[in-house]
Parts: sequence; C-alpha cells; structure tokens
Amino acid sequence: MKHHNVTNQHPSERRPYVIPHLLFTVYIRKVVKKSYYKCWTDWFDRDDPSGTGDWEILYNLHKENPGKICPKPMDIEARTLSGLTVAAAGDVNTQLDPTVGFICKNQDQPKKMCNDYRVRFSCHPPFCGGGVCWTKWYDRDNPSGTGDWETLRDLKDMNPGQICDYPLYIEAVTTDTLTPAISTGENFYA
Ligand SMILES: [Ca+2]
Ligand SMILES: [Ca+2]
Repeated sequence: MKHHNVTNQHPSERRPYVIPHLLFTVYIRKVVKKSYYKCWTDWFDRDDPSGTGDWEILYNLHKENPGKICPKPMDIEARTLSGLTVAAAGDVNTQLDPTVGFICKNQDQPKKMCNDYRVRFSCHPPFCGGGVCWTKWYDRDNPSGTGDWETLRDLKDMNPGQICDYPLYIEAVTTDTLTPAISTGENFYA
C-alpha cells in the first residue's frame, strides 16, 4: 500500500496554505508594535521664519535639548504655533522627516514668508524624553519584611525591556487608594 506523505508534496501544492498564514502573522505583529510602542516628545520651537525660513532641525534640537529627544525618532509632526498643519497653513515645498526635522523656506512660499512652526517627535520606549512617557505601574514587594522595596534594579531585572536605562522621573503611590507617597506621612527613599 502506498502512503501519502504530506511533506513530500510538491511546493506549489503547499504554497496556498503557507503564504496566507505568514502574511497574517507579519501584519498583526506590525500593527501591534506600531500602536503599542509609540510616544511623543514635548513640542520644540527653536527657530522663527524671520531669516531664510523656519528651520526646526533635529541635529540642532538634539544639541539644544539634551536627553529630551531619542537618538532616532520614528515620526515627526509639525504645527504652526496656532496649531495648524502645514497643509492648512498653506506653506509649500516643506520638508518633514523624522531623521532631519522640519524645514520651511521663505523663498518657496507665495508670500515669501513661512509660518512659525513647532515640532515633536515619536520615539520607541524605553527612551521617550520630555517626561511625556511613563511606564506602567510596578509593585514587586510588600511591606511584610523590612519594608516595601521597589528598587529600579530589581524592577528592571523582573521586567526586561520595559524600563529605560536612565529614567527621568519616578512616581510612587499606595496600591489601595493611589495616594502619592509624599502625602502618606511616611518616610521613604527615592
Ligand atoms: Ca519655529
Ligand atoms: Ca509594593
């Protein structure tokens, strides 16, 4: 009797089942990653259009705002100081690139003058900068021993990849009523 072995099928017979599955998996992972790993920096406005244009260059913003913008932002947004998008403001031939920044040249504009813009960048955690991105809350210890020890080192060991190397701020609240530690009357180390 001849046995039919699935693994010996010609590749073209298996393809319709394999390819759709792979496409589905890749698509889902990409969507989840994009929606979860995204946070925005503060807004920055370092230039105004009184010279040759409005130059909100990432290189300069990095130098002028150390620690507030990640090294390689994934996305960038530009708005006028009154909140308009570039298109709504009517400026043309502008450059908007997360690796370069934002450029609007006066000479390219019909009125020979750009609007004044500010920009912000989207970063991957663990580095977000600007104090706008917080981790989730952690509670690794309880005070049944010598106290409540929520040390950064232990929390990083227990939650790999979730906490950045150099956190800018820390908040502590009680687990029952979410009372800020500073309001409990207890003495603590931070
Ligand atoms: Ca500006
Ligand atoms: Ca605790």
